[in-house]
Amino acid sequence: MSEAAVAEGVSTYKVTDGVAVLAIDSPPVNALGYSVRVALDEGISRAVADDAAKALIIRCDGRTFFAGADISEFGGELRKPDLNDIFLAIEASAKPVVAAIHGTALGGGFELALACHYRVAVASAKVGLPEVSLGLLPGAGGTQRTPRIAGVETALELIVGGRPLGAAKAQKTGLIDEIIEGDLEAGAVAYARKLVEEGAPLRRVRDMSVDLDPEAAKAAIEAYRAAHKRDFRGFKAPGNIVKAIEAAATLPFDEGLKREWELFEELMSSSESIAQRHLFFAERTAGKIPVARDVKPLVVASVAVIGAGTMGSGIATAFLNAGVPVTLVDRDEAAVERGAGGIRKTFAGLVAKGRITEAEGDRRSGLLTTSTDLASAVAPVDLVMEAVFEDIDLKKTVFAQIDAAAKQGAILASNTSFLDLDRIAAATSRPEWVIGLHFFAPANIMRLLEVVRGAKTSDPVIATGMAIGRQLGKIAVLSGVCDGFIANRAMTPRMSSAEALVLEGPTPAQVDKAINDYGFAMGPFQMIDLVGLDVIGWDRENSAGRTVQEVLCEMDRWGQKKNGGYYDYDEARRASPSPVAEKVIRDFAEKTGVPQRSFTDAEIVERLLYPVVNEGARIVEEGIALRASDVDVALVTGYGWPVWTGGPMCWADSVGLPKIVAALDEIIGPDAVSPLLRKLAAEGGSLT
Ligand code: 3H9
Repeated sequence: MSEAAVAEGVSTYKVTDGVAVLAIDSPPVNALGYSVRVALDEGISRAVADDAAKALIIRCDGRTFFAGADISEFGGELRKPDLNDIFLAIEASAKPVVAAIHGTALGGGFELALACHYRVAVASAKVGLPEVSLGLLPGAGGTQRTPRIAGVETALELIVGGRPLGAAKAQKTGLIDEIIEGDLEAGAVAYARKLVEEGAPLRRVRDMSVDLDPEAAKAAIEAYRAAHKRDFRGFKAPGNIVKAIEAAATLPFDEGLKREWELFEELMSSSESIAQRHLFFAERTAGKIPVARDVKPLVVASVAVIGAGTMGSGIATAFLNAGVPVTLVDRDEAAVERGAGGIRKTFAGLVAKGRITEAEGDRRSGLLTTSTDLASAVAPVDLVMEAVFEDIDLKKTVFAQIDAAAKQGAILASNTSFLDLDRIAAATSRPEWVIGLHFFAPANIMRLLEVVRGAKTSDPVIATGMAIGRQLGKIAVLSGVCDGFIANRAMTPRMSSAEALVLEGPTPAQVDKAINDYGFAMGPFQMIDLVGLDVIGWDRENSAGRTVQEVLCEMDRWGQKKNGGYYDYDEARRASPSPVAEKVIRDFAEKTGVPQRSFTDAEIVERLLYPVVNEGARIVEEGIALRASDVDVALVTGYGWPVWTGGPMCWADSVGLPKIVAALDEIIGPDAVSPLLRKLAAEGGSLT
């Protein structure tokens, strides 16, 4: 296809008042894919050659300015014209070029704007260089031009942090020149005309120098690196970004650009970036569910949360944060007041940290009411969210009460994390209105929302469950009914494997260290000590020293809260390896005749995490998760599985499925290996 045909329909070009306006229209987000690059290349050449045009505006149609390079092209060969060539042509133009920004100018999109001589934006626009979250760096001049405009420190914050800036803040740093009120195109044309009339200089960022001399820049960069060492752990991109910014401060522009490209290419082929790009698309794919497109989600404008404990209060906070009024319900005044008090304290904390204004804190608190009368609280609301103790009989009783009081058309949701949703739904006269909305603690912070569809849950209710995820700013993943749903079920083998492994020789501390080094913030024993050994399936009545957990619980070693658990703790709750717990484990191993040997960290990781991969594959083959990438999204957002591995399924693909299956045959035995995993390994296939 000719280039002209490629760019057909992607752009419009016109001249108004002596100003050329090149508008790109490539839904959904004007990503800078091949056809857009061709259209830009042609449009810029046309404006440069057009005697009627004294200046050029570049803007976009649709919902946003360019959202960056087209990520789906990454990994293949990037066809010419490339972004750097286009941007250098913009910068070299003898006529002023103005970027007119609305929506979000991100990545390559913002780099285009930085190559323009001037940048204007509507007040609601945001600009940023978020490549770091894809494991990349801005590879089209962003690391070289940003410090020249905004200084080294702002560049570090913007590019390593990756969070976009609002137009007003961007204007303060010099990254935006003017905020346009009213119509963007008309305002940009007027701005460009003024530049022409005043003979304003062509402000080429390449000719500007950074704010610090090379030595001062190096010192600032070193201080930044030292202060953020922990945040960089496991990721490759932040280190390369810092090097690229250092190049901006120490090398001439063209050499810096070359260095930026080398560092970009290094990242592009890194396993970290491949994993992070996988997660970018996986998060978006999770929203694609087998419900017809014309099924519209129902409006959720009011909620009653039943149960004012930690989970209920966290869920209520999540809705209040999203501006949805909540009635918090519990059996007695003391319980609801405790819950409500905690919620108000959370908002006060946000105000104190400057995250929200006092007025906003008051507004959120004002949306909260409390009640001890379930029937009257439930009657008017669109969504009833049950968050009572995890006991099937209790949940059935509560759902029968909710069913009797809720209006027709209300969604009845359970926050159960392990129980059978269909049994809960059967306690009502309307199982098609019952759904699981499984939040992860702390519910107002964790990004994952598992939306659990029961056998009878209707499509509009499922669509609404997914929409609630978006409403709350969470990632919703659809799950079928099974013990533990996706995330808890997939992670269960990590704990059981850890408990079995310590009997063979490694200490809890060694196991946790191997898992920490893999990238988890907490290993299994650190986690169980935090949660409490007594609450994870300990049957106090029938406890008889049959497992290490039973022995420790019987010794009152319940974890951090009581006498230590797998670790000992000092007054400041600092953990140290526990000789007592280790003796319990060794005695138990001897009693049960478990052979002892030493394990490397790599073996520990295999023993604990390959069974998670196996369980993930089972979850997919049983249709509990719609696809393997949903398992990745659930574990990364719900369990802190390290982002740079892409989640267990993506990680398994990178390790190699035949290797994993061979190891699983030894670890869990051939019969327990997922048939799907075995089949894919044999066929040379992949999970994601
Ligand atoms: C870069 O620029 C590198 C350069 O420095 C150097 C190069 C040499 N490409 O998120 P949404 C799709 S790296 C391709 O649901 P929203 C997305 O998959 C890039 N596709 O919408 C989805 O597709 P589908 C740096 C993209 O309104 C659809 O658009 N830029 C891209 O919630 C809607 O997306 C970024 O990292 C893309 N760049 O949010 C920005 N972006 O409908 C990445 C989106 O088939 N993008 N899609 O599932 C975003 O942050 C958000 O998409 C945005 C809109 C805020 C723009």
